[in-house]
Amino acid sequence: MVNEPVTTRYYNFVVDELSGAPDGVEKRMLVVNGLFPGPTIEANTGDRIIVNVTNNMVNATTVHWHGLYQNGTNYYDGSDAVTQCGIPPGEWMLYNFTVDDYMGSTWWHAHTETQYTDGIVGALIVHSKEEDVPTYDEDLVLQLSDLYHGFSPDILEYYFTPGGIDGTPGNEPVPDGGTINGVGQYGSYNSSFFNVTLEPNKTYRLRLVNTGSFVAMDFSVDNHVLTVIEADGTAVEPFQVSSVSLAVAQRYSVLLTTNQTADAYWMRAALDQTAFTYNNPGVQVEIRGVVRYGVNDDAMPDIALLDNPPNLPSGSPGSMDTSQLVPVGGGPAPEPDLNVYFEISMQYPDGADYYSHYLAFINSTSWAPLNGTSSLFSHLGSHTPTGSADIDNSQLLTTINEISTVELIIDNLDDGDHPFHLHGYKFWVLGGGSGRYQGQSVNNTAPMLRDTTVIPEYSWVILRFVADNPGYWPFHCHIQWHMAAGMLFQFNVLPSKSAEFDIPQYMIDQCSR
Ligand SMILES: [Cu+2]
Repeated sequence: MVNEPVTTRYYNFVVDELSGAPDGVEKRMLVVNGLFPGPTIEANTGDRIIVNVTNNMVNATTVHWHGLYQNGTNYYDGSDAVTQCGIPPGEWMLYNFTVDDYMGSTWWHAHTETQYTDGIVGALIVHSKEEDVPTYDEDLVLQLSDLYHGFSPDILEYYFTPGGIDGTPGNEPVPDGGTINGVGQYGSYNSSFFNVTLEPNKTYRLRLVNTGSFVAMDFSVDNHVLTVIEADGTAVEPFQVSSVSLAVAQRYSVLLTTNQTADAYWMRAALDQTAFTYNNPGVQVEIRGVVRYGVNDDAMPDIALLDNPPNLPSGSPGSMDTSQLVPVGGGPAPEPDLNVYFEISMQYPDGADYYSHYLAFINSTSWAPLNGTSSLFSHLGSHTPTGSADIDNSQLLTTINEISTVELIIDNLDDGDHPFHLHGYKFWVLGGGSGRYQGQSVNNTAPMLRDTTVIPEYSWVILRFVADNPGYWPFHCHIQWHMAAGMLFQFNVLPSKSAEFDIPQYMIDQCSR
């Protein structure tokens, strides 16, 4: 595929509500083309992708192409109330964009309320001959996710229980389990496993994506060491690990060499239980799959090993530490032209009463989606540098009028980890530490460049990006409950350019339906 000439790739996505049982327990789902996960999009760097999304659900929807730059096509970024209005029920929309110079592993998902929690997710793989990764024989996408038996609007309501779940403000709903490529286990409900038969003595690139809503997933394959080669579309200096932890929305490519005894082996995706704030009886904390080679297609690993994973030989590498990530050919991030400071907190809103619940605040602003318009549309045609005046006080905007290197200093005052994602860009992760930022120095030798990074509880982080891509770009926590509670702000980059976007009229008309 990577040798094909640049082309346009067409996809039809039909979004429906149906019931499914990924882990054996019947539940309400929202899915694309009847599939969970949805279709994988595969393209080469430079290709154009056209996706016709038809909405057969009862609520409006959008689809976001995570990690892609959408340079010049901010209106196809798919962020509800930021770059477009939702596609109304019964209507369709054509997303039409190039993948620019993106390369690597990413995904697409609904970006309206908490819809992707219910199943509107899929992988998006961009191949490139220019990608600086070691050679491998084949690749395999593994989508790891937490799973909830409830329907996400109901779970959100539970999260918003006055006073908090179990009487503790801010407690997040604990998942019931999880899935690997749409297959999970739950007690005795399901005895099937995602499984794959490989060939012996080959090197496979496993493209791991956390398509989940809340918890990090720790991935490993029994008896095998993994070599990390890519994170969030950035090729990294290869290093070996025993397991990889992925926060929601993060991606890692790891090489797996099928050079152990011909057999079937368990692969494991363990939910990060440190995020659980109360007991959810029956929760399946480790999701299992099967990798086999040199044996029959129906061979299964020893069931006795399920709960007794074998140890790797002594001297084997340990689990991945994100400080080991160094971009191939990486160097210092440019010095900033502009510094912006953000403070994240979860707290009761002003005037809270007995019926109130925690909201998320960034610099005292709790985001709520605009109604009947989007940040971009309400600014359309306005050439004023700050955009139009009707952006209300639920919107925290940083306007950048000229191409600039922006440094973000972020203090997380909350007791939870927040995996933050910036649309339209990758940022350099210059450093971080516990407590508030108080002028500590950072190491700018070859910082990691990615699009989703965890800001741990009670800690600070410093990020930089070159703001040269026009449009309204959300920067938000990818935990679905936190985003729904308002943990999102926006960069309004080069408004004089975005004011001249040629946005299809029907997209604007969809705001009034
Ligand atoms: Cu969060």
